[in-house]
Amino acid sequence: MSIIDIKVPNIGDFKDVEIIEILVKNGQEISKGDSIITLESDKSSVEVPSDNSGKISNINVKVGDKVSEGDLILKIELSKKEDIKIDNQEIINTREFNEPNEKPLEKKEIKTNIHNTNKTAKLTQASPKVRKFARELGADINIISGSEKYGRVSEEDVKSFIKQGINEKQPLKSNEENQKQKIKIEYDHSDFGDIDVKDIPRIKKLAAPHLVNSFNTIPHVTHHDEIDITEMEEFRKSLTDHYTGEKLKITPLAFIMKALVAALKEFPSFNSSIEDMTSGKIIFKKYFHIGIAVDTPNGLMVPKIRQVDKKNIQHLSAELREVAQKCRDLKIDKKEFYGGSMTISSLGGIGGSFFTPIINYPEVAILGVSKSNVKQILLGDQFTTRTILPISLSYDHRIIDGAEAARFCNEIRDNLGKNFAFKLAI
Ligand code: CAO
Repeated sequence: MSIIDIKVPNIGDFKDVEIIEILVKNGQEISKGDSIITLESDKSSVEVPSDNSGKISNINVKVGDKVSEGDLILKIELSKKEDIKIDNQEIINTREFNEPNEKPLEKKEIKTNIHNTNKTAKLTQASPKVRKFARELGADINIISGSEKYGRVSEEDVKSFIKQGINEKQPLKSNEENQKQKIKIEYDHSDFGDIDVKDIPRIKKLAAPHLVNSFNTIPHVTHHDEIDITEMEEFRKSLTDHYTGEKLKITPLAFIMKALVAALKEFPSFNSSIEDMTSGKIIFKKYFHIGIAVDTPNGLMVPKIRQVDKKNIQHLSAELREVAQKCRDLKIDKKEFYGGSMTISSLGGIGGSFFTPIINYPEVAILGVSKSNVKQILLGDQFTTRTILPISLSYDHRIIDGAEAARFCNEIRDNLGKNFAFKLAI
């Protein structure tokens, strides 16, 4: 029996083209002309057909891989018929034998060009356009019955399949499948003017599935509040170095970290994680490592400031600057991103009033901080000028109730305001 390599054929000027679909499985018998993978360039998707019949013995690629001409796709154990053809050198395609005792094949020119084939024999017949359409809607083309000649699937067949699925309330797709799904745009951006196409930065690519997972699986609720930090700000701005007498560069964030940790001690469910709701277990953390969202040119990173409860504000402020710089210089170890209690996402240095931060799974809450503003507030019967800090707390509603979240925010408010908990830690 002969095993041959099936490689990516000539695909014109394209290089590093993404595999968006693998249409065969290990052990599957396929016929010559059956499509084996689908490649997608910027403009179109095309299927690569097999030039031989036989049994798939080893798939060397996966969805998402980028391939160029000559890259190994898979190996096929040739069917007897095909073997005979090869021995008689009747076929034109260049393939090499892998088994050492076999007689090597004479190399000839590759004649197979990538093309939009409909030859999917045992697989479903459909054009690449229809396949793409089905894929974008999350439908498996192989289980759709085609209404056209020879059972070929049309766009209308895909639409009716989806409608039927909706009516039958099919189970929701897994999160992984959701992530692969793309939102269909019926036009090309370049139809409307010049465009630039650039790579998505690596950090954003790495963070994306994490964000999608959190957004799709955690029932988020965001609680907004305003905190009067007038006294805290006066105090912060009055801080000077013991020796030089110079003003200390400490931002409100160090105070907020301390206030948050003091609140976490009172409300342990905010310092918890659930791995799997079905296990029925909650992990309560006894440490206080606060994640800080850091804006970098490469994307958002969330390093942890460890043991915030044991450090003073000056220490925290210095560590924050150092860690943020390490992130921006890409000199931070990935372990620094693990093992947090809760995250603070501060846009206070940039602007805005409120926002809805996404929980940094496996944490159960995140505190969004916006820019403080000086406002006229009615205190008693007098309008007074006060500095007001907007906060936005997103929490996992499976673990935390709305009332608890409101009390937690009150606790933070008191720690930054009337309780002056931050003062104790200077
Ligand atoms: N209200 C008013 N002013 C504030 C403030 C607030 N809540 N927070 C910070 N500031 C001031 C600081 O005091 C500082 O003022 P000076 O220049 O006069 O000293 C200025 O804003 C800049 O602060 P900073 O942003 O450099 O420092 P920070 O400690 O507040 O934040 C860091 C550090 C790393 C969190 C920040 O640089 C950063 O990257 N923020 C963006 C985070 C982000 O992108 N979050 C969104 C994620 S999506 O959920």
